[in-house]
Amino acid sequence: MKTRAAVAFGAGKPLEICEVDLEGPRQGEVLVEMKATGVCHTDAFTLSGDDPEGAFPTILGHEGAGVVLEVGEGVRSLQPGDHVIPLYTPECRECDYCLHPRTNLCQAIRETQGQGVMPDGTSRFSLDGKPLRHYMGCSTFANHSVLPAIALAKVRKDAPFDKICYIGCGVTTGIGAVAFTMGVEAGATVAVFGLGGIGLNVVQGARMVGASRIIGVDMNPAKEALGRQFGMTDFVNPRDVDDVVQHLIAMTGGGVDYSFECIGNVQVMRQALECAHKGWGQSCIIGVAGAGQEISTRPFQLVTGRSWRGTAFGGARGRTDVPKIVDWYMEGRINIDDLITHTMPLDDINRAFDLMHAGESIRSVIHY
Ligand code: NAD
Ligand code: AHE
Ligand code: ZN
Repeated sequence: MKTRAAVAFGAGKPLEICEVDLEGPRQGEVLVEMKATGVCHTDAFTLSGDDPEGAFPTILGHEGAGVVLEVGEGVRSLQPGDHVIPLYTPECRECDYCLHPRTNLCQAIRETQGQGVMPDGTSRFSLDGKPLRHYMGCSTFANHSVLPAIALAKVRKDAPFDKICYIGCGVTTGIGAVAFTMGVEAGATVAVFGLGGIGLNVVQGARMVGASRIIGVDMNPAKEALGRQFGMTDFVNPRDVDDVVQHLIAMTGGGVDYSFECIGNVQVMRQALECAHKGWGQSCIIGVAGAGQEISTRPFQLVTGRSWRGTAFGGARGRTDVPKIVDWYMEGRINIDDLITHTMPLDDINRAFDLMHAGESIRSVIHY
């Protein structure tokens, strides 16, 4: 079939809207009609050329929601008409990782996914007879996409696509980092570095679990109001203080119980670790740093009881947890609507990237 897609032809180039060819689903695969997709900072990261796994030409996008049109041979978990959210972290429920209680990183198809192809090593997308790569196993910047069945969460049909698409990455990553990966407990103190599309979800996750103090740190003062609306109790602009680490330690009488880096800046990752409380503070890296970047700190920081951790997709097991997070949204337990600051058709997708780079949007959502 033919479908419309925003194609990334090369690093740093604007996306081009093209009519591309899409082959039907093979064994274990599913054809999905995408109804909406968010634009995440990670799409911009890969488009910039900083992603070691980035390969072009490709169809980016990994934060979608849509409807199943057709299932390939052997697919029992889904049927046409089902509403689904694509999962860049799939859940096969069979691999060593899925069977291990301490990780969500299903590895069943990780290798081929990183190469931008389906599990059988080929692509379903092509243009003028030449293959286009898939991206993060999702390629939600196409009106239709083919995905492995294990990379689709089935969700309730009354949930709006243009809101729940954000659960496909940002919402789950932020809230899950707090609730699943770090297991933040009621009464804890939390620092959140970077109040963007991820950090604000960390803030609302921390409020949800009953954190007593939620300190937001951002260089953009415009982020303070939304942060407070989502549960932030204190705001620190690092430009207004001499040393942000010492400032946070002084504010909290020794450091925070938990900190989260939601930017992708290795210097800030160090700050986030070092503002964690001696003896028990834990810091979680969420931000994705570019190729060749490394983190550092004095080992003494860890010797004296701080822990450095990280999370992908908030530690969520997608097919199990994503439908529950959709329920939380539908029950009014989490706010997604106020984080979606812009909506636009696929033709305007480059504007979504411009708004993100200018710090003007939290999330832009593309509707098909
Ligand atoms: P964003 O651009 O919306 O937000 C980043 C925020 O950080 C902005 O508000 C900006 O003002 C602030 N900032 C920038 N430099 C700063 C500094 N030095 N000190 C304090 N604040 C600073 O980005 P986002 O969509 O929220 O994504 C954040 C990061 O999370 C990205 O690196 C993205 O790739 C990554 N990410 C990771 C996962 C995962 O599973 N681990 C999932 C989604 C996104
Ligand atoms: N491909 C990059 C790493 C990119 C990355 O860290 N991706 C996160 C999700 S970001 C979503 O917005 C992730 O899930 N990582 C785990 C994984 O297995 O990819 C690189 O450095 O090669
Ligand atoms: Zn993302």
